[in-house]
Amino acid sequence: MMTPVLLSATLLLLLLPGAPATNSNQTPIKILVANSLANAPNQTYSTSLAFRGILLGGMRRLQDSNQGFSFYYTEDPNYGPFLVCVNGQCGCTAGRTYWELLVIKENNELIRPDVGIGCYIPCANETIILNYNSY
Ligand code: B12
Ligand SMILES: *[C@@H]1O[C@H](CO)[C@@H](O)[C@H](O)[C@H]1NC(C)=O
Ligand SMILES: *[C@@H]1O[C@H](CO)[C@@H](O)[C@H](O)[C@H]1NC(C)=O
Repeated sequence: MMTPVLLSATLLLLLLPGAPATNSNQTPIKILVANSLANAPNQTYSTSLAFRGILLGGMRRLQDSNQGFSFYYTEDPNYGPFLVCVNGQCGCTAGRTYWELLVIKENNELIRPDVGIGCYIPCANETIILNYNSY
């Protein structure tokens, strides 16, 4: 049994600001925004994921952290979230442009995931490249 004093001490600890948020941000990743179609400088951002969290979760956390990153996606009935715009730049069918998803693994290998932002589960320390490209 917890004494009232112990109980309130425990509650206080749980409510303390800055107490580590268990499980919510333990996988750090980088997000690099690149543009294969223009001579724009790359933008790099840091964000984090929950344990085994999806890329979309890290992108939301990054957007909410006011580092100047924003994105917009639509929901495909079969494959889930389709990334349409990043930092105000949008892919469009008429122009045959889109945001390509690439990943630099921790061993520096570059891969092109065979799933989108709603299914990809980054590993710690990966760099996710959101690359504006044509098809
Ligand atoms: C053409 C195509 C594209 C084109 C679509 C352009 C267009 N407007 O036509 C482009 C080049 C944009 C594209 C991009 C990607 N694609 Co694609 N694509 C295809 C492909 C070859 C045919 C789709 C099609 O035309 N179907 C016929 C039409 C009539 O049906 P539809 O339902 O309207 O098709 C739409 C969806 O397929 C959607 N779509 C296409 N790719 C993707 C990917 C994701 C994650 C989502 C949510 C939707 C989506 O775009 C189509 C047109 O609106 C399929 C493979 C296949 N054989 O089906 C892969 C496929 C759907 N794509 C896939 C992937 C992984 C991607 C990328 C994530 C690749 C990458 N690493 O960048 C990106 C999406 C990134 C993002 N922005 O979110 C996977 C999805 C698997 C999954 N479970 O997530 C598939 C199945 C191929 C594979 N590798 O197995 N793709
Ligand atoms: C931007 O990043 C891509 C992918 O890592 C790289 O290939 C390219 O050289 C970079 N461009 C600039 C201007 O740094
Ligand atoms: C990621 O990088 C950090 C800092 O360099 C390191 O402490 C950590 O062990 C790395 N994580 C993995 C899974 O490699």
